[in-house]
Amino acid sequence: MTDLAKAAPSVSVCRICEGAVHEFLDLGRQPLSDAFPQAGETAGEFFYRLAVGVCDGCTMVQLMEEVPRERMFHEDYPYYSSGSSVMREHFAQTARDLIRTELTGGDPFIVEIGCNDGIMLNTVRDAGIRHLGFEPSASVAKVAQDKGVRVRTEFFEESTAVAVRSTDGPADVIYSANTFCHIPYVASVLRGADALLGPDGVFVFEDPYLGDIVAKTSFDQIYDEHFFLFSATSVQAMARRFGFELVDVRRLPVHGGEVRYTLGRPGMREPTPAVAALLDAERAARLADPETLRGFAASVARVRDDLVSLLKEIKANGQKVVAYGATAKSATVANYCGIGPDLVAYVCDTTPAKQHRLTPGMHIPVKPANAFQESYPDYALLFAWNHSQEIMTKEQGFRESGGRWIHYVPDVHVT
Ligand code: DWN
Ligand code: SAH
Ligand code: ZN
Repeated sequence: MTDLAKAAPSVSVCRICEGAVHEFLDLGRQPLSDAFPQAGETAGEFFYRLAVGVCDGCTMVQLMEEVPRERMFHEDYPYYSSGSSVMREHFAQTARDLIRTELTGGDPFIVEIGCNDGIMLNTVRDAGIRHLGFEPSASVAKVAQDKGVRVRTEFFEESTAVAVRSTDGPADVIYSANTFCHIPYVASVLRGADALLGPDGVFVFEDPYLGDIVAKTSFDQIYDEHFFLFSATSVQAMARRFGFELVDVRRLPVHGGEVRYTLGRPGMREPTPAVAALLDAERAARLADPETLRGFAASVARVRDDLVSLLKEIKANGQKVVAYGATAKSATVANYCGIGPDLVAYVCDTTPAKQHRLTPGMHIPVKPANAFQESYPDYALLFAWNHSQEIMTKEQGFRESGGRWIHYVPDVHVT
């Protein structure tokens, strides 16, 4: 590449408003975040360029390149939502809240986009409420079906939504957690929501919040599956563009900071004061300003440098580091920072589908969770930092035995 080509700013077309998306962070060549190869199978790995930009029209933050959906979501998808007790409780509570506030009429109907192993619909099914999950990844969909949850093993989009409307009638709620931000084909999804929802129906979704990502430099929320990083400002623009109104927002502590957005049809519901408050806060923080986002990119590079220096120093002292949680997010960290088995001996994880395989791109071996307690390292790199509370509670013995945790959110530090 010539210096001139390098200097040329990368621009793409906004998936919401067709405006110009200006790149502000390049995280380099990256593998699929949830593709854990077997040893000996690494030659076939798929890579793409992970870079993120902001639209100068609607402020939506989005990836510069799209990975085809079938490469990510298929019969070997290895993320099982029910692996965290905190998330199980979060989604049980979410289901109870939706039942109490939205599913109150006669014979209500709720559709979930990306129901995974049934972590939320499970509770809806127990309550005897009509439901349907869309889940294209057959591995996790099967677990939901085995729990008695009704699932269509397909992608939610306009055509599949229209099909459900004709067989099941209008939905009162479409709910989606950590999935809408995975879907670049927004127009199709929102036309589908329009076709499927009844007149007073709502589309409720929760995803990682750009405000938290910038505030905490949690750049590992950027990976192939996370196509969009939503804010109230960009979600309001998206909703309006496709015939909806943003009527409520609620900040959530899960997964390092998310927002639950509620969209309704225009004029059907009065937006709550929380909407104006979050929009005001984003404006005051200049959240979508190129300057803010360039500052974020500079912080990302600093975290990388600090983390790599620390790991090299520990290695030079002859001490051992293992990582905790083979998260999709950590693919970004490991590949961007160049962290392989020379710096981190292995990763411990409770998921059978990831164990005895290698992490994407950097090929750190994944071991079962009990490998951690069987032989404590000197340091544990907390890849699953969003589950910190849950993990610290069950791994108290590690610190008691003299071990130390390495964190990189919001900055690199040891506890
Ligand atoms: O958006 C997404 C989120 C919801 O889930 C998906 N695109 C993919 C996935 O992202 P992730 O892999 O970064 O999510 P988690 O929830 O941070 O992954 C936690 C990982 O750590 C899992 O592999 C399970 C493992 N784990 C563990 O080994 N011990 C988790 C806990 C709580 C534990 O105690
Ligand atoms: N809702 C769960 C799962 C999040 S992982 C939770 O919050 O833990 C994202 C899920 O979305 C994966 O299971 C993936 O297979 C699914 N998915 C991706 N694109 C989808 C689409 N267009 N329609 C429905 N599900 C989709
Ligand atoms: Zn735009």
